[in-house]
Amino acid sequence: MNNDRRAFLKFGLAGAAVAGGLSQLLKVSPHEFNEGLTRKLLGARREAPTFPRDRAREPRANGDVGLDEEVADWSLKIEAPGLPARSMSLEEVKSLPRVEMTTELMCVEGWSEVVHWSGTPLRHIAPPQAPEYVSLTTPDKSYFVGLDLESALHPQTLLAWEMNGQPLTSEHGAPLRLVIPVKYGIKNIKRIGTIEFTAQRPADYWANKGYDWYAAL
Ligand SMILES: Nc1nc2c(c(=O)[nH]1)N[C@H]1C(S)=C(S)[C@@H](COP(=O)(O)O)O[C@H]1N2
Ligand SMILES: [Mo]
Repeated sequence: MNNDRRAFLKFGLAGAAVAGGLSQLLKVSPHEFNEGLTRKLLGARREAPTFPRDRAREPRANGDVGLDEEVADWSLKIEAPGLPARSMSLEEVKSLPRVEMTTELMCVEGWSEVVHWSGTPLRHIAPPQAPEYVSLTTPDKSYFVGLDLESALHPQTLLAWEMNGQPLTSEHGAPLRLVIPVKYGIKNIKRIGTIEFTAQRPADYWANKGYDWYAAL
């Protein structure tokens, strides 16, 4: 990732505009800035690139916030305004339509890995008239991710239970994690406890620390 994109991710539009202006002063093409803007606006509608399955590798286990305790009685809690809260067992989640895909997990720290995932599109658990945002939190609430609805309902946004053909390990987010290849790694929350559909833009662990809330690639 070059500096424009890094600035864009960290400081949002204003930061990227400054970076773009700087790149012009420095006689560097502002192309990357424009591309960043386009991606921010259109990203959710685009398909992330996919790769041949044999390109898949095990990514480094990165970030363990919310992964301290193994959950003995795990179930997925689902909340939406005007609907009774419900919960699903892992077996119930796995009975939803299975999708496999080989996509790139891209960390803001500058590394990426191609990974093969199995899971079900998050849209299968969305209520019919879902509000504008989705909040996902670990069972202990210490890691939390906010998504715009369009990205959450993207066909490549999966609730995943397998990585490279094996059940998820604890460090990669067992029993269920998010895979959202149209966003940076920070949005790919491991060990989901609760998914809430909400009209308020949800808090986000890394956005709270200054990263762009959308974190679109
Ligand atoms: N619960 C939880 N999920 C998380 C994190 C974390 O610290 N805690 N880190 C994120 C970051 S920064 C990245 S790059 C990816 C890494 O996924 P991996 O460990 O499976 O490679 O997980 C994301 N999901
Ligand atoms: Mo990351």
